[in-house]
Amino acid sequence: MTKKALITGISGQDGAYLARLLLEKGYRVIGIAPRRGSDAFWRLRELGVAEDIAIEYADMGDSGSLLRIVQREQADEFFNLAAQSFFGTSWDQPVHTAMVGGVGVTHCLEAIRHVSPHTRFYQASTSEMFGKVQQERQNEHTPFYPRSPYGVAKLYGHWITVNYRESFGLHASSGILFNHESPLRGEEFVTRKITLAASRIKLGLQKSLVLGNLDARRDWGFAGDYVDAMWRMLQQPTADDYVVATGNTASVRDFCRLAFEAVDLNYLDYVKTSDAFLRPAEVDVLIGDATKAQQRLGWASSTSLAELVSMMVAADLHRAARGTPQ
Ligand code: NAP
Ligand code: F7E
Repeated sequence: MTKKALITGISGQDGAYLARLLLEKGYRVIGIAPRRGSDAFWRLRELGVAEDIAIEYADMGDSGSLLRIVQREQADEFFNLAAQSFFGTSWDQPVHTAMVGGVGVTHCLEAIRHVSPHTRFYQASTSEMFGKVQQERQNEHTPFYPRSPYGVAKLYGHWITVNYRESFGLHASSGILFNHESPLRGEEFVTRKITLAASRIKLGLQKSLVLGNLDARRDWGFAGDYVDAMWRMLQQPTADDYVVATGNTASVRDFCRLAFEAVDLNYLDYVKTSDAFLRPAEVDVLIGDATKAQQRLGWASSTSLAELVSMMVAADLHRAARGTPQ
């Protein structure tokens, strides 16, 4: 029988890759999106799946609209990917960030609990919840210490998911995903900012690149690999929480070096720094331990950092040459 999945955050990076994965598996996919401008679904078009997805309009702050969709669709699976996901904006709009990424999770869980309790639920949690890390390698038992309104909002979303699982027996899982990138990553995030700039500099369209903290370290993986882990979580007989990561860490400086090398340039000749891009509180280093996901889900990251960088640079060179932003 055809399975049906609801995805919030369908217009985002992960929404596009997850939708493509589920369509390949024969799912009927219904994307939930807030009403925005006409170009909101460029990622779905880029992956060639825009025509295969039904879109329902709802906002994470509007419980009634979410409830009606959950009730009508009676979906097998619900992937909650919606969030105001940019660290920087979370300091400018902390209450909005909490509403979408925190309280919004409760709207979804309440709807499932009351009108579609058989629906399996995935919550997009994040390594930002570890923030000021309390353990060298972070796993499911590492204490949390978020460093931004975004991280704090996500921590609420994580715990409310655990709470509804334990209180009401919902099949609700939380994936604690470390940074994952792709050619569909938003331009405000550091990896895409770097690959776009390296490509534009190579083509003579830009002169330099200004960044903040070059020493910050992240465990960067490929989004296409990570959405597979989300799906695997919901296929388990019981719901649980999982760290999803590559187990490697690299600095922003390392990422610059690789991206500029991919276009035969030396990043030292082009990258400048400015305090304007420093954060009120930084997450200095993240490195995940995904042993549980490997053992229980049979999942492992399959894209190296060098492969990820060259995939992103190739896409951005193509876009820069075409003269299109996406
Ligand atoms: P993304 O590209 O920023 O996508 C976020 C999505 O949420 C967008 O489709 C956005 O729509 C939607 N959204 C924002 N406000 C909304 C609202 N009020 N109502 C309904 N939808 C709303 O993020 P991503 O990289 O795909 O990440 C997917 C999820 O995983 C997010 O929850 C993120 O916090 C989490 N996560 C990401 C990473 C990562 O490294 N990528 C790591 C761990 C966790 P608009 O664009 O129209 O606003
Ligand atoms: O920053 C440093 C910055 O904005 C990475 C989101 O998907 O992943 C993402 O959050 C690092 C930070 O991602 C610039 O200080 C230096 O240390 O790419 P980012 P993030 O904050 O790690 C997690 C897992 C999520 O859940 C989030 O939703 O790079 N950095 N210079 C810079 N960062 C940016 N954005 N811009 C710079 O110019």
